[in-house]
Amino acid sequence: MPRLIAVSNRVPKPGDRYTSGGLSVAVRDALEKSGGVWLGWSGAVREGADVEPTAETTRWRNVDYVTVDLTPRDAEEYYNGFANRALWPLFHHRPGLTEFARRDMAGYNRVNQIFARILAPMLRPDDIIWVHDYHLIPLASDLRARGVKNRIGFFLHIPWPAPELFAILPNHSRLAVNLINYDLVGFQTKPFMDNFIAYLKEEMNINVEGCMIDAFGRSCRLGVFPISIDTKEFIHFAEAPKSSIARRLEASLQGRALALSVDRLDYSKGIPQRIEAIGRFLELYPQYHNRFTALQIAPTTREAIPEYAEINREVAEAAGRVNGKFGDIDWAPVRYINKSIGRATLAHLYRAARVGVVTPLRDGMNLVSKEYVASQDPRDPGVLVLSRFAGSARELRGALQVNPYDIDGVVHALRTAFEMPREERIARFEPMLQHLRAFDVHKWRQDFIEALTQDNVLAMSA
Ligand code: GDG
Repeated sequence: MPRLIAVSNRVPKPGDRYTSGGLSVAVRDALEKSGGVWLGWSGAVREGADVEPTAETTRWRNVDYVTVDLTPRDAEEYYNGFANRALWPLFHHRPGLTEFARRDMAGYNRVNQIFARILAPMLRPDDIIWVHDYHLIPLASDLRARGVKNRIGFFLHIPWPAPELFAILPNHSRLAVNLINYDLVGFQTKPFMDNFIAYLKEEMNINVEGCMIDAFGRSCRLGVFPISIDTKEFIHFAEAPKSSIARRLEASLQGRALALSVDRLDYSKGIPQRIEAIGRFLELYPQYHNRFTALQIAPTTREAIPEYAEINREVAEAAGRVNGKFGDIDWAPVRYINKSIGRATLAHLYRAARVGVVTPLRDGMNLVSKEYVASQDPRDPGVLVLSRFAGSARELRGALQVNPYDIDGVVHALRTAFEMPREERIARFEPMLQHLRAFDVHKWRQDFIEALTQDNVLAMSA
């Protein structure tokens, strides 16, 4: 088995299994099997880090976790700037929130070069390299420029935008062409891959035969690899004895039904619209007053970016409005917390929720929707209300699928969810769980690595 080299913006702490998300679980698993290296930013920012960028290596099991510090300027331009104020909003179809600065793009390219400079000398000829996400699109080009001939795969965790939106990005073709330097480029869903193919054809006049691109003297294959969760682990967590936090929550509900949402605090997740729908629901159905509680868990992220401070304010205000209007001395319809909850406890909370409300405006996949399903009690499962614009909507057909922009439609789905009889809940839940058992995060990793190491890509048509 060849050695695997994973590269992502951040590298999780070695051995920390319980706070990490899907990407960490999958990559760690793959690395521990084959032995390997995981390279990324340490998250630390310090002056002078660019003079001689040094990498710190921690060995855990048979994996080297290699982290690099960045200067304040590099972190600002690469991470806050180009990755999160240009690419993230644009790829989530929010051009109004997108800010382009040539300076940021230069910073983005510079940090990719730093990663390439550190990685190239570590490589052995038969290593395979797996690069993750929009922060690192140019990395293969930088490695190829240094003579690296190894197989390099790229997986995009977020959507690829419609061609006319991608074309808003200044120098868009310069960015897109980098992807052809990978041997395999993976997308979460077929529509995202199709967007990329349409862009190549329309804007760059590049011919794509099926999933093969032959251009600029290189061959690159495309494929669809929907990411998933560690289904068994979630089932195991959900069935374990309840943590004290889960018990506290249940006691505090006093028999009311729970509608639960869990998201990183991000404007792509549709949180204010969701809270507005809860307000409208209470307005239309007064019989539900004091009968349920909506809990929104939303740990803050990317705090240095103004749009993220703004979304926090917006969500807090929306929750305040609904609570002010409909709450009572002993009941607040919406609870909003920014605290992060441990994964095992999260599984208990999912299981305690009669309804899981997952309504992003646009989402590459959305692991929360899968975690919610996996955590349910098979004899009395809850109902998933899921945005049709989450990548997972293509797999979780038993969910009540909604358009998150259509507040009345979400209200209707909430009512249906609260009133759904047990037999229908079970009938919707069972095929979804079966699917998640078959297509878990280990299968995702295995499919991608197999496609990268073998010559025929098996593109799933999810
Ligand atoms: C990107 C793409 C794609 C959240 N709050 C807590 C917590 N979480 C965990 C969830 C879940 C993960 O974070 C979030 O994953 P999502 O997939 O829902 O969303 P993004 O963070 O935007 O992820 C997305 C994903 O990459 C993978 O490819 O699905 O489309 O945007 O695992 O459980 N975990 C803990 N406490 C919290 O409070 N422990």
